[in-house]
Amino acid sequence: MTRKFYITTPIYYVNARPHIGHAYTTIACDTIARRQRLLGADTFFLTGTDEHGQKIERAAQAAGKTPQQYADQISAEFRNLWKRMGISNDDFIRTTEERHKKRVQVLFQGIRDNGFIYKGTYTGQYCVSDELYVDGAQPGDPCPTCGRPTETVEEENYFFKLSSFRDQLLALYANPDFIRPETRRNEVISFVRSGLRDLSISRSTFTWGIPVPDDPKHVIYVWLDALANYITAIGYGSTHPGAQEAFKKYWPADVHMIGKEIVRFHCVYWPAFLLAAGLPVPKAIVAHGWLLFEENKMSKSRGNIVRAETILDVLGADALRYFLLREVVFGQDGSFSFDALVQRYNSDLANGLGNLASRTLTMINRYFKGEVPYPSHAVSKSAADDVIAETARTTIREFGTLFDQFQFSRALEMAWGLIAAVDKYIVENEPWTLGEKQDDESRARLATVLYTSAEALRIATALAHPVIPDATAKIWAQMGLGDIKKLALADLAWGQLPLGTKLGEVHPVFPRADKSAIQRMQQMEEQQRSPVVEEPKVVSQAPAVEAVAKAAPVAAGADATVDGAKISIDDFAKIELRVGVVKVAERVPKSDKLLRLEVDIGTEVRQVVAGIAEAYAPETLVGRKVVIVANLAPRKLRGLESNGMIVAASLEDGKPVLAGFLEDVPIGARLK
Ligand code: ME8
Repeated sequence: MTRKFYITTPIYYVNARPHIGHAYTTIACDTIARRQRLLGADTFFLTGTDEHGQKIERAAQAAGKTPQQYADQISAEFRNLWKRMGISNDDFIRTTEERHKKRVQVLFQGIRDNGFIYKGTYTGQYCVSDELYVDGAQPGDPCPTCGRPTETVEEENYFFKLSSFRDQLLALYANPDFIRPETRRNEVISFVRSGLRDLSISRSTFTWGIPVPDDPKHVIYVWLDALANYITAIGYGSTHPGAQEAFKKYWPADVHMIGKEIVRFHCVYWPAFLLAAGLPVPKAIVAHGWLLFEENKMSKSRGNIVRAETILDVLGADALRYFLLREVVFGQDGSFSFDALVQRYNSDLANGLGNLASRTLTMINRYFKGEVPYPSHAVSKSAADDVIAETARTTIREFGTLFDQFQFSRALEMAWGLIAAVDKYIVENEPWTLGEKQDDESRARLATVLYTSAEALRIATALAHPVIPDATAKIWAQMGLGDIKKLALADLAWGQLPLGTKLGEVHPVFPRADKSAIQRMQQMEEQQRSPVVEEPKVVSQAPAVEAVAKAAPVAAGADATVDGAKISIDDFAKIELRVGVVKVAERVPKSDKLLRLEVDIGTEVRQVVAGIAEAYAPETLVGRKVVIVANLAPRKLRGLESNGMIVAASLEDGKPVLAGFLEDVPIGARLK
């Protein structure tokens, strides 16, 4: 019977556009799914979007859309991006789909029927950004995960008896493969050992969610709704026989791949829900680290995201896939930079695999009329040939072991070790010199050297295929081997390259990137930085704070021209406009309009108080270049001295939009 393999990504929130943090998880899963298919497993790869909850409801409101319109737009962006990147998911689930909603209700009912749900009153703190109940927090406390203010929630809820599952959960964690890596497993064990409180699993103060069966005043807690996607997508709770069959076949999942910040939801709540419903738990939950950009976790709220599209436009999907899996040690945080991306691309893809392919295949074309030559078993064999064959055998074995332990960077390092060994072998054996000679011995030696190189190339290409599917498919076809999807990876061994294979047309697969590629990508991202989808505003549950500071020094709407009268160039020259970069941004206490900024204008760092808090979250401003009126007389706002003014456009609704530049401009540059 064919082995099955079921892998999932988290389903991504639709409050922000996809970035390469999301792409990272999706690429890792895609790579694993592709390898499993080549190994002959009946593979199911699921991804999708998480569309309910207060956070999405508020984000939609802020964007002036209904939650459904909003979710439709962003969900489509995720789906289209995965399509463009050639992600091989078998399904894409949206939590607003009917199939999901109905099946979540079946799950809720099942848990209730088993006696694990009761009604009670929840009073406590809630973080809307993480959709997380924060145990033990007091009103006004920040969320321990994201640092944003928590909100006080007091409402009648349905509760899940999480506390009953302590021992069963600890028994699951005894299996070292259940939570990976080890550090995450240890964190979860100590969290659960310290005791579990029952969990509120419904909300009644907003409506954007799946109604509780028989009590539609309540919507089901968004994490119960979201986690359930892993079973609803493959047919759980359906009355359709085909769907039931699929669920039986694929569940439990082999791997839930997630980022480290959602470990608790996946390793504690999710298995407890499943146990309560009498369902099997997943086989493994694998948590990777964060992708950092400019030293912080890449995230929409920090405003430091890099979009995958930029990299696809300039270097292609394979470059991004290879970089992320090769550069980041899986499980740990890893930094992204355009410099490092281009450097890796050039060294490993253009000069490494790409160069090996083109030089080997070009020489076979030149010296053997495009047919893979016969290696000689007699006179012309040397120890170096055997070393390459042995290196290839070891690489096949160890690549598989490392890869299946999620150690992608080490696996790729192995495969590229083989490429480097072949490069050296080619240089030392000088096939171009042999090619100039006509004697039999030189011809035989040339045949052996080129056969050995081509066979090693075939093996490196086969191993790398799940990681860089496009380029390897091209190399495979250039080698005359047909469709790489038909490759039986489990049988990959040295010596299978059919002799006499007629090569296809040879083209370079990874053209070298020059320095301008870095600038181009940086510029493309700069241009995109202006936030299109606003972070949801955190609406305080506390009584309205005091009246807005009307005199907020936003240039938006400031009367630069007095009643439309003209000014002379000399008058304009009196205004010193300079480019600055925001170093620090924070809310001014007790004001919902004002931010305190520290702006570096090249010669000094200025404190500026700006009335832009309703349009910009402070975190999104740090690192952003702004235009500042540098010679404005200082004044005091809320007791803080403001030394200058930030320039912004004022929209109809009074919303300020900061002025910026499409090109890179140096800090301190004067606007004239
Ligand atoms: O948490 N580095 O959705 P989300 C690495 N809807 N991975 C990153 C990343 C970064 N900087 N940023 C995002 C949710 N990710 C819930 C999940 S599942 C039932 C519900 C990836 O949109 C990583 O996989 O906030 C992380 O766990 C996920 O996106 C969070 O996506």
